Amino acid sequence: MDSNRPPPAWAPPLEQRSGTLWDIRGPHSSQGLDAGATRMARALLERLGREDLAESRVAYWIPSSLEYVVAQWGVWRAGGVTVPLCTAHPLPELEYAIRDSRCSAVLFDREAWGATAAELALHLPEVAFLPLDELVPSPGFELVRLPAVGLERRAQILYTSGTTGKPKGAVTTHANLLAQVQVLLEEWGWNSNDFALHVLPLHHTHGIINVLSCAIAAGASIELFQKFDARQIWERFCSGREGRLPTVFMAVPTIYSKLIEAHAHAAPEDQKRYSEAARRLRLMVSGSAALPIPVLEKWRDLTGHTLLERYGMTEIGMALSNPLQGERRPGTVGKPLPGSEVRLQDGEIQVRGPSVFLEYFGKPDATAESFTEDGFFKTGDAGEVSGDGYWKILGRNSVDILKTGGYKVSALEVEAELRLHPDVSDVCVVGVPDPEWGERVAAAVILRERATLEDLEPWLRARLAAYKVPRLWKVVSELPRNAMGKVTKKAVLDWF
Ligand code: MCA
Ligand code: AMP
Repeated sequence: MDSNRPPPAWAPPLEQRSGTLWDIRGPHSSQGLDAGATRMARALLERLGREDLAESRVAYWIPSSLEYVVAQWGVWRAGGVTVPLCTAHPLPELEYAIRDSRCSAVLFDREAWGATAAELALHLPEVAFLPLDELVPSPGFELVRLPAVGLERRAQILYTSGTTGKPKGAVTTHANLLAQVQVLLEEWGWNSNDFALHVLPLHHTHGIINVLSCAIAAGASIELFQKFDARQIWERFCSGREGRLPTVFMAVPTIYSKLIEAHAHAAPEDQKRYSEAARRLRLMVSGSAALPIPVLEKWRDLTGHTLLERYGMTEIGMALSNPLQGERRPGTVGKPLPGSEVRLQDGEIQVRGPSVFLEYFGKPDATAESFTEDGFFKTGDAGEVSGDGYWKILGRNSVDILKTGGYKVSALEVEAELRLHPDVSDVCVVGVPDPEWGERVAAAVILRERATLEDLEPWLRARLAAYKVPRLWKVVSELPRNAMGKVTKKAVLDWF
């Protein structure tokens, strides 16, 4: 054991964990996560010529795997701030996140991403692009002292869409992450016998905190999937891995809809197997978007589980949750989690507590505007609370924030991008309610003469994440406007 290594900021020492991380591959597998993260930290300090990254930002583009976790913990142990990149994002989105967070370095999986990294490096000459397989400390750095990382340090930046155009980087400290993880460990009964199937992307809170970090902190086991495949998950419920059956599953409502659909298309003998297997799990959670009651009911019919629905946000972690034991009330997100103060102010949900983020990176005005004078974060969600304390989410206050497949999308960002296309004269983007996706992104477009819709979608896909690209399109000759000249989005919605 290495006595120079400081204690990790928010979890028990990795080597004390009884669980395993599956999907192990690559150069760190033989040393395991703990040794891998320590070596990664030393290699980073050596390559960047530092004794302490002192909150420098380090982005990484790594598919869901042990390497992802090694990089995450390596950056933290070197004193840096993690900026996880979405592996499915096109180049401009990646460049935006790296630039906006003023990253010193980008770590990447050379095999999967080498060509893109080389291209990005041309645009970003001031950033060090470091392939993971090269990140091994030289003999002189093998025992170098790692910095002491206090809980007050900035730890992570996640990009989240807002009502003001481009996404903002939400900064959380180690203390915030600790609070976010600890409350879920306690309230949802995470323990070292748990085995979680992880199907969510690893650039958002749901996947990073609620599943990955909780499993690691509990010493539980986890299997990381790089892509969600409904049949594969049903089969995993049945057969587990290495003689162990899963106990925990967390997902967005769209994933539960897709699982229900796959169940409906399975052979009768498989349907029976699937249902019996799912019944054995200890905990199934839904969040990131409203869980439609028909989905909750169908899931209960199929598996016996009343999904535990909870409410959270990138900026606040989880704030409201139905209970592990006790009544899970359909259509509600339960009660405030310990530590979170939740209140309604003019119909808006506001939250204060140790899980709430520090700031939007480099945007002091936006940060100040998002808090009340007495320190509550203004979520922008409308809610109501019953006499016995159960909260309901009534929707977003802004029509410009959409949720599709659990991803947040700014209509304004999509509109601004589309307006850059030479054939687009004007555009309005709305979220059309959809039973599977929550909302589908839809665009009403005024085209210039003789232009057609055809190349708009591929053009946009090269610039924006796939989930932001409209799935429904309509060519119109004008957009409905109110007396002030502002487009009336409710009227546009009626067209779809
Ligand atoms: C994909 N498709 C869509 C959409 N996305 N259609 C409409 N709307 C969409 N948003 C279509 C594709 O065009 C394709 O169609 C087919 O669906 C399959 O596409 P694919 O990309 O393979 O989809 P998928 O991999 O099945 O993705 C669905 C998904 C994914 C697994 C539900 O969206 C996902 O991982 N969502 C989770 C996001 C998340 O983690 N959010 C948490 C944010 P075709 O086959 O016809 O081409 S954190 C948060 O919200 C807070 C903190 C909280 O409270 O948790
Ligand atoms: P994000 O900004 O991607 O972290 O998404 C956070 C937003 O997702 C919240 O502000 C809510 O609008 C929405 N959300 C999360 N959980 C729920 C839920 N259980 N029901 C309704 N909306 C939710």
